[in-house]
Amino acid sequence: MSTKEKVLQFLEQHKGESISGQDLADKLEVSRTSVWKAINGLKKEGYQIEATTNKGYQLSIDTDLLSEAAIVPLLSEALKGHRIIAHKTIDSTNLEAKRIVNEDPTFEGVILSEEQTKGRGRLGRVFYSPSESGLYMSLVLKPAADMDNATLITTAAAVAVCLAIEILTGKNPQIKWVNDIFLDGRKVCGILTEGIMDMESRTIGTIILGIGLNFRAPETDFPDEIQSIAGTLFDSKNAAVTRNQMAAEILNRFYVLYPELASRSYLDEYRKRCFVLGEQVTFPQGTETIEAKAIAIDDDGGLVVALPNGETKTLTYGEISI
Ligand code: BT5
Repeated sequence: MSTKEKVLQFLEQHKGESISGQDLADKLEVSRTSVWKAINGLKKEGYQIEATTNKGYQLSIDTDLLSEAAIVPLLSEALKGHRIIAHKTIDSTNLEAKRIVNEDPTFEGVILSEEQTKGRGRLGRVFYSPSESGLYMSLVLKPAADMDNATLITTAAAVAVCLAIEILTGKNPQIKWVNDIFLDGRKVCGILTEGIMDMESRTIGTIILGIGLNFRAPETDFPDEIQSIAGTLFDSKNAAVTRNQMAAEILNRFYVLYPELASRSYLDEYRKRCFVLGEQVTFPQGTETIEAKAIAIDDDGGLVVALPNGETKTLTYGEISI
């Protein structure tokens, strides 16, 4: 870890408290000059660090920049050893994850970004990802045998995101099958799960699980086409929790569920939060739009619907409207 990262980690863990340059240097076993250089470097990156003559350095409690240094100390044992890579801006964290896996197929870890210039939804759709207001991340996972079912992974991620939001904010998020998280009737999070084929074994060697969360209201409003759809966790600039805390909580929750995927133990929580159950929904089939009643989530995360002719059908992927 570089001195800059060490200084940041210390300040993040003691946000709002002051520490003198000398004490910081002693604690981190580095010179005062390198502490000074590190502080200057961090300020240039946008960290609000106050320096007062008597008290020393203090990282403002309002600071909310994504960083490995802030996230790693909050992670549970299950994530120790996983790489956490935070970017200021990137085209798409899912695309970056794919590039990394192409270079190193054994890579396991998480790519995060404060902004995406080409944030992607399903079927080539755009996921609007402005800076400073969202949390965009991709988990690079090695699926256990037969556990590469993208729908199951998406549903587990949806539960993990709901639990993290509820624990940190007390709010009660709901799920729109299959990959959307809603709060107060608006979409606050979308999930995009993609598999990378291992050419030799012809199986899915890596899963890229992308999670995009609208954390606080963006400075310029959402674009017209999603104004009536999109919502945010917080509306003010100063949210009650930081994005780093939210990222860590989502990861901690997900990595508890992920090894349990085969048991489907989390699916009941998914069902409880899935607000489409019992509702009339429509979905496309070929050139037609079919209307049916959503009646259940099956053990593979599929949506079972009752058609007007009395037959049932299971949707495994795709978009429903309600
Ligand atoms: C999704 O697709 O909702 C999956 C979004 C996944 C985004 C993450 S961010 C990290 C990772 N890197 C990526 O590039 N992607 C993943 P879908 O169900 O197809 O929904 C897309 C639709 O949601 C769009 O057509 C809009 O109607 C709407 N939408 C776009 N941006 C939105 C936003 N920020 N908040 C709410 N709704 C949005």
